[in-house]
Amino acid sequence: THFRLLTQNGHGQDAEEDQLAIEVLTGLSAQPKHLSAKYFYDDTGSELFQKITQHEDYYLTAKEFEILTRISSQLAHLIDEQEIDIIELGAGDGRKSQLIIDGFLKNGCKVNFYPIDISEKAMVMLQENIVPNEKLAIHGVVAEYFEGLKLVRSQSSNKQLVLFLGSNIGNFNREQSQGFLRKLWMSLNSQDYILTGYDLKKDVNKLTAAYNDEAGLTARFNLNLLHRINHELGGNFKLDKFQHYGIYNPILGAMESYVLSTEKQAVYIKALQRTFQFDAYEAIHLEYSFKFTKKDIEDLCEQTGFKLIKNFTDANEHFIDSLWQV
Ligand code: AVJ
Repeated sequence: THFRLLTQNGHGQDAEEDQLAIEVLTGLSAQPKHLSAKYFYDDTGSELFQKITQHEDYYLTAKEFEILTRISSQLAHLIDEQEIDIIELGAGDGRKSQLIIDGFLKNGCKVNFYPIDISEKAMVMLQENIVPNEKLAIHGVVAEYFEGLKLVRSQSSNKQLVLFLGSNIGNFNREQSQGFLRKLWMSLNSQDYILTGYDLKKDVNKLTAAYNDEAGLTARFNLNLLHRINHELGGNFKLDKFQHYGIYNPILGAMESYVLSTEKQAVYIKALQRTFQFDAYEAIHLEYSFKFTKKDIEDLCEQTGFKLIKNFTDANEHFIDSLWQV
């Protein structure tokens, strides 16, 4: 396989570190304190997340695997093309991408696969997981979603299928999801497709367990953000003095992750030349993971200009991959 890595000019490590610094300054100065889930994915974070996806409690990945395994050839028949661009936003380790790619290859379709991920580590894991094939070209893009999409679209004019799997969309609130999908609709050509993964509303105990796994991986994943701030911005967070807390908010319809300061303490961050005060059990909000009903998905589709082609679900109806067309 030819694996080509595309990176944009003028946006590298430094710009990303500045962004992180601004986010941390803003978020830790706010009341209540917050940080963005976007920054979970440094190398350690990406590896921890991959382990989460393989843990039994985090059912989302297994359910989506079940769906994609079942529908991969069906998808290739529905989207019957000689050649296609598959653009994956937040590609991760590529194990799900492989299932979809295989469907198209088996159908005799030439595939140009453009995984887009902000983590270079994810891109390395992905390279190891995608099986080479003479009808498959891979162009890895280390970038944010729309930067990457713009870069890819400037290079090709094939029919495009955008993958946004794994309930990545769950990190956006309702307005952000709408905004994101509208922007996607604007960016694509008529007849292009998107396949999006939605985690469904379900028994609260099942949801809560997924974000509080037995092995403590989710706790480590969340606390790693504090470690990242220590490492990249010269912070002095003591990780053993913060506690992971994951809880379902039924009004929002979202899991929410926090880290709580287990005592009154001060944290200094060198790159910001600032000290932040924490009360005992004060929270930092880290992440929303929004959950959906079938109706939520249909409404979202209608509100954002797409045409709903088909909802694919698993045997227990825990998860939906929804295929839409521009
Ligand atoms: C990658 C955003 C889909 O919200 O379920 C997993 C991230 N956070 N465990 C999710 C996550 C805690 C995950 N997404």
